[in-house]
Amino acid sequence: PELDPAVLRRRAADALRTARARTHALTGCVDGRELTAQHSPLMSPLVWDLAHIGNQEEQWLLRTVGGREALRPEIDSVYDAFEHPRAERPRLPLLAPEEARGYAADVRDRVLDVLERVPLAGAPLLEAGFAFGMIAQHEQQHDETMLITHQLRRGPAVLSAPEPPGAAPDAASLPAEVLVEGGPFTMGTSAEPWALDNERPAHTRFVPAYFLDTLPVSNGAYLRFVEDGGYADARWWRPAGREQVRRHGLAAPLFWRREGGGWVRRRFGVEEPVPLDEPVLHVSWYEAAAYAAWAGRRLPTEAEWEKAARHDPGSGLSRRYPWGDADPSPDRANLGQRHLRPAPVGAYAAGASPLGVRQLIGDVWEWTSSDFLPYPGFRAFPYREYSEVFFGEAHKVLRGGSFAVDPVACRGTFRNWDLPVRRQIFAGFRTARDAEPS
Ligand code: AVJ
Ligand code: FE
Repeated sequence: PELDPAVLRRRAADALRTARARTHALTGCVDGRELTAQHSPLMSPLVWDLAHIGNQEEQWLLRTVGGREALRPEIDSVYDAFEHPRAERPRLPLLAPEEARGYAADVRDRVLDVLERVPLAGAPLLEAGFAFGMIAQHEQQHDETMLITHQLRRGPAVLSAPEPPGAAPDAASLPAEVLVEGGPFTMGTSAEPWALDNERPAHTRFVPAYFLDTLPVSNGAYLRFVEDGGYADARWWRPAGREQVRRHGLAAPLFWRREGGGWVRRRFGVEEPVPLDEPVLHVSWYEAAAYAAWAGRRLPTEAEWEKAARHDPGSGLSRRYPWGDADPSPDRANLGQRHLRPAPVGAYAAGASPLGVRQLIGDVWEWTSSDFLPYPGFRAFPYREYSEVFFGEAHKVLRGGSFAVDPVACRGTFRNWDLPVRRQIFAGFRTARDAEPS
């Protein structure tokens, strides 16, 4: 259906405004020294993310879409993620915090003017406001990255948020796994207007029958693997995973620390006993796969994850979310940094899939067994460096989004990816197994 241009304009402006409010919240709560410091060699200084957000917006929305003259062409290279790996960003000639804020605001003022003037149809970048949606998603992805920087930061807490809802009353009586019948389903999308290039196009996939965990793996379940000596048992580990465990002396998820007879973990500057009913967080793909092997199971493939999250066995159609096509709401999914932690496993009954699988969207990114590869018919758009240059065996796919990602950058088709050693991201997992042919 043709969308009213006024509605599209408001939607794009709202998405940009929501992203900027979060950017300000994440960069306004620490002083200039903290903004320019490198809290971890794995991450950029927050002030780099801030100006990089403005610079991407300048390049795509001001220059390319708006056809306007460049505002600060001389800083493009400083904020080019490919030219400068994270570890060297603190030594670049970065804009100072006030300058970076002013630059991003200046770009934004001009972009809102562009948004009023360009047609939102007639070219792929303009169609349904795609480029504006893409840039809102880009800023929100960096907002998640900045929240990771906050988690790695030392010192007292500066962020706070209300607690997420508890587990639903029926959580303890749910079946441990659900059977997903074998058969074809529609994977990916050609219809979602702001879907990024790697989610496209829609295509048919045959998925053999499998069982999938109803809930994400909890800290309590993961702790049994830890206490069973799982980290020391070579049977469960890929060689590269064993090597990571050995070299870094890993014995538990990142941010966990043994105290007395139990475990505590640090979360945004506060230490607390590891909450046994929360989804496990901050494990690498190797740790997730090792746990699954220990449990006699495996990680789901990306297609299995998406089929569980989108396929409606009643209609045979693939939908946007587990609960249907309606936008995410606070009773269906833990998204958007509304809470600064995942909800307990078994929460969000209203967000369940038709088969009863919970928390597929929100709470924690879920590792899948799959390499990050293009779908048949993939076309890089609008730039190769978003996804295409990352395709291959080096990166594993994550699905579903965490509490830290905004709904604009999270849906049943959304694909995230990272190196299998990565632990600082807000990632957990659930497990699967083949269904025996009956
Ligand atoms: C899709 C989250 C892997 O952060 O590296 C941000 C998103 N791309 N700027 C990343 C992204 C360019 C990307 N991930
Ligand atoms: Fe970026």
